[in-house]
Amino acid sequence: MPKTEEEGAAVPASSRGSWSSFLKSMASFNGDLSSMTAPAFILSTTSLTEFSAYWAEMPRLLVAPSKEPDPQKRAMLVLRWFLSTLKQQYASRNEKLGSEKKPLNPFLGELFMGSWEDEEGTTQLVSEQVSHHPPVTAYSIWNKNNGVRLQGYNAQKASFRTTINVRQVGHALLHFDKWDEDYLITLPALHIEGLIGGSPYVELNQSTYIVGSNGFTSRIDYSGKGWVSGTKNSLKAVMYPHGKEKSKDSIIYYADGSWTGDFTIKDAKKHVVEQYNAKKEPKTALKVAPLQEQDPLESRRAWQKVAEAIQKGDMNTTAHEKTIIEESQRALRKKEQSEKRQWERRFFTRLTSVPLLDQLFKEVPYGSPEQDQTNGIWMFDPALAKNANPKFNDEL
Ligand code: HC3
Repeated sequence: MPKTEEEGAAVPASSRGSWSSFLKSMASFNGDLSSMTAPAFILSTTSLTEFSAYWAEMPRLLVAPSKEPDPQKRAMLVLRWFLSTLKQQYASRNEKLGSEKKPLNPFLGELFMGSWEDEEGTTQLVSEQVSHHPPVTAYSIWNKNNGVRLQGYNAQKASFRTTINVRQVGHALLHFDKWDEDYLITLPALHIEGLIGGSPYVELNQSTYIVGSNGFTSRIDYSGKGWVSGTKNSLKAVMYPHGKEKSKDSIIYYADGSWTGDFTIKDAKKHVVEQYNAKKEPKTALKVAPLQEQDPLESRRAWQKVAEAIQKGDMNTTAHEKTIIEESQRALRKKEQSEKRQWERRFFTRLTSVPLLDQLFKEVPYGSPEQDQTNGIWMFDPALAKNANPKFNDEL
């Protein structure tokens, strides 16, 4: 007889005990995702620094707004691009691996670098772990041909109440050189579904704001299946001029649908202007340097032995190799302390105030950069990056 979700259908028979101990341990979860100890079968070989790549797996859609002369349509194309990133960000691991696994916790200074090649030329990515306490990942993604740069950083604040609930702290900033235009993007909250059954996956909740310096804001509201009604991975969005969030008559565009399936964007007259199918949109593969050519701080090289051990299901070696990384990090911090210096970030600078952010956050109810939660405001620093090691094969 098939097992019900409550009986842990997706948990391998040999791991049922450890899964139920894990669920019990969640009752006293302290909110620090990096300290969570999960059973072997649910460990991922991918570090969170790699997740930054999900923002640009369709570079064509990222750069498309930069070619649009009409500011309203440009803001709508930014909305379309943002919605198109959601499936990769929040559902791709579930699809690929059968469930959401627990990612590797990046160490301070960990890097993940790569590039995409498509008809828009080269789009480059650098992702860096800029803080360990609290864990913060920063990234910069740019396409020089089209003068487009996306940068941002994120941290997670978690809590446990019936399931794991995660509030994301941080934001993304998208810039178009041609229009000297910026967009602030806030990050959705999420929670884990399917936990009891042992096949966890992400559902989004609450809202995202995309605030354009050109005077238009989009708000995306997420909803899911719920206990009684609702559809998985649903979204509804509206775009309106600044200050008009509450005015239904001011809505310029509507979006409606699913972030893992189809969504439609309509204009004020409810005419369809864009139709998007997340299942059909072709992705561009990210190119990453072969391991032997990577810097020792690059994620896949640094975690190679841990990842191999996880893949073999060899938990003793996994723990041993993780300890080696942790101990070398502890030794580095001790050395820095005795030399009265801090770890130097390679690509990002910590700021205490960014006027552009303050201006754009005015459009987000109760919004602010919350720099106390992320050890500062992290901005890509072209001067640092120019001299950084490892170097890029393209100008910044
Ligand atoms: C909560 C999460 C880690 C954080 C992941 C973030 C928020 C990271 C930034 C990306 O841009 C977007 C993103 C997507 C998924 C988020 C992960 C989902 C699950 C994972 C937890 C740490 C794992 C919980 C453990 C278990 C066993 C339930 O899978």
